[in-house]
Parts: sequence; C-alpha cells; structure tokens
Amino acid sequence: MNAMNDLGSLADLPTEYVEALASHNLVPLWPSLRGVLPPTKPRPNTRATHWAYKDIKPLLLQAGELTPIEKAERRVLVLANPGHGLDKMQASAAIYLGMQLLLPGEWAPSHRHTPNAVRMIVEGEGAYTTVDGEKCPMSRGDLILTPTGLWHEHGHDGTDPVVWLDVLDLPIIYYLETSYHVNGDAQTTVPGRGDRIYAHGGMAPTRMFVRGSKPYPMLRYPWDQARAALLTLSQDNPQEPSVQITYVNPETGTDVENILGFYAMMLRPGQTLNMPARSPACVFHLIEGQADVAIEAQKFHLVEADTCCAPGYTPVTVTNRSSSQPAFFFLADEAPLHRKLGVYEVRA
Ligand code: 1HN
Repeated sequence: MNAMNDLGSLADLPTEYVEALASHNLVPLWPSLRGVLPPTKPRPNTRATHWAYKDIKPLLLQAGELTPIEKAERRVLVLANPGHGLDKMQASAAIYLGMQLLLPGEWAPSHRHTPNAVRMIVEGEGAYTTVDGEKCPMSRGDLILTPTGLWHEHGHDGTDPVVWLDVLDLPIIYYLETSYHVNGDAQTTVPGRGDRIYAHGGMAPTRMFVRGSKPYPMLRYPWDQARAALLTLSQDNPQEPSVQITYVNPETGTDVENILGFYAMMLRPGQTLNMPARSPACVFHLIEGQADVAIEAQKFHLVEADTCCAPGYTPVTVTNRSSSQPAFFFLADEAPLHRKLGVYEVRA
C-alpha cells in the first residue's frame, strides 16, 4: 500500500485516550482524513437511480384517495436516493425531487420558504401556480419557478388529475440550517405575465421609470417555446452534438435560480451523446420520446415521464432509442452552486 494512504486508525489508540478526547469534545483527525479527503475524486453517496413513472403514478393516485389535500398541504411522493438513505429525502447532495398530485378542485395553500423550487409539469391540464401574484398556467413540459422567498400556491380548475415534478435545493438549504417556511393568505392575482413580456428573444422592457427590476422577472417557461428553440438549434447546427438550452433570467442572462441549474436537451433520432464527467450531480427527466441513460455500469431504459439521477464526477451516455423521432429531456444539476463555490470541474 502507498505509504501516503497508511494512516493510523482509531483502533491503534488506547481506549482511555480516545475517551479522554471525547470527554473534551475532541477528535483525532488522522483516522478520518482519507474519508473526508479521498484520493483523486470524491466518493459520492448519490447512486445512479431510476424512478419509473409507471411505478409512481398508481401510488400517487392512491395517495389522492388516502390523504385529503387539507391533511397533506402538498401531496407529494419523494424520489429518494437509496445511497443517501430514503429518510433523507435527497436525490443528490443538493437536489430534492418529488412528484406532486393535485386533483380537480383542490387548492394547496399559499406559503413561502427559503429553499428554491421549480415545477416541471408531467401531465394534466387546468392547474395553475400563483407565484408572487402571477397566475402561471401549468401544461406538460412547462417550467414554473418558485424562487426563495416568493409566495406560491397551487389551484386546479380542470377535470383530470395533474402531476408535476418538484425540484428543490432543500437538502443544501437544510444542511445549512437555513430551511423554514411561512404560511400566508390566498394571494390576490396581479396583472402581468413574465412569459408574455419576455416571449420575444432579445427584447426586454425598458426600466427607465422603474426603480430596479424584479430579481425573478420570468416565472413560467412554456414548453412549446423551449421545444421550438431546441428544434431550431438542432437544424441550425447540424454538426453540433449537443442540443441544449439553459433556462435563464431574461434580464441578466444568468441561471434562473441561485443554486440549481435547469436545462432542456434534445437528442436527434438515433443519436448517442457522451456527456463528460462533471462535478455536479445531474437529474434527467424524459419529457418526450424514449431514451437510454448509461451511468457507469448502469443502463436505464427511460420512457416518457421517467426520471433518473447521476452522481457527480461520472460520465453519462444518453441515447435516443427512436430512429425517427427526437427525444426531449428536462435536466437539473448543481452547476450554479459548484461555480459559486469554486469547485466546478469538467473532466475530459
Ligand atoms: C413545497 O413548498 C412544495 O409548494 C412542494 O408545492 C414540495 C418539498 C419540500 C419543501 C417545500 C410546493 C416541497 C415544498
């Protein structure tokens, strides 16, 4: 064994000595040093995990029968990564995922909290989320933001169950001991729709008479616009293997939220894309089509509405199984957080 790795263990030390240390709230570093600082790359708890929608949906609908919305506030089944322990409710170190069900006529009351959230609509029509007074309709593939501190509530005027994927940075906000919520009254809807104001690329309202602009000017990113952007990108750059857009703040061009990054990706018919190992963990949710996601020795067969996650520092290969139709993914990762912390890496 490399002498550098050969450090003393706790068992090498006299029991009385270890107890004396503990009685003064002291711990020797060397038995734990390799654990907290492993050689060459981290050893993530996050395991490559696949959650099939066909497994989730019946159990979620059953939750709808078992638990009225008033008893749940948010009726959610959490997509928990077994590598972290199911009780930790983590998909990765910083990412929380949940599938939420809202039935016709139900209302999930207004609250705000420190974690940032987004919703990716999976199925059903007629539901809406009101965020900071703006009523955001929910349709399949739409992305709706509820950033830190903004009031939000969900309602449903339609006739069929609506399901969406919640993505939050709850694990990191909880770890930082900064997680809390405040309940509020039903919001009064105010006029103005960010998705319309910013619907024309490259044109933003002049703020001459408005002091400052909202930190989150656009709260709803409609799927038809994202899908059209991907198709155009693919046609205009036929040689480019990666067809991906980043959901950005239209005023600043930066990631829509502070901690997690959100993207939409298209695979051309039959395409295989090799994604390099990068430090952030990444979530893949298949909006449309059929695709395989290979993460180290694991290969997941995804159909529409399936979700999987990959740990950081791991190359991922995605393949469109259809030779005639494109495949569309929604992605979430920890890249904005890693960049801010100065630990972001891409490994060739
Ligand atoms: C939350 O506020 C929502 O507003 C969903 O729909 C899931 C998970 C943890 C903490 C807050 C929502 C959540 C959540």
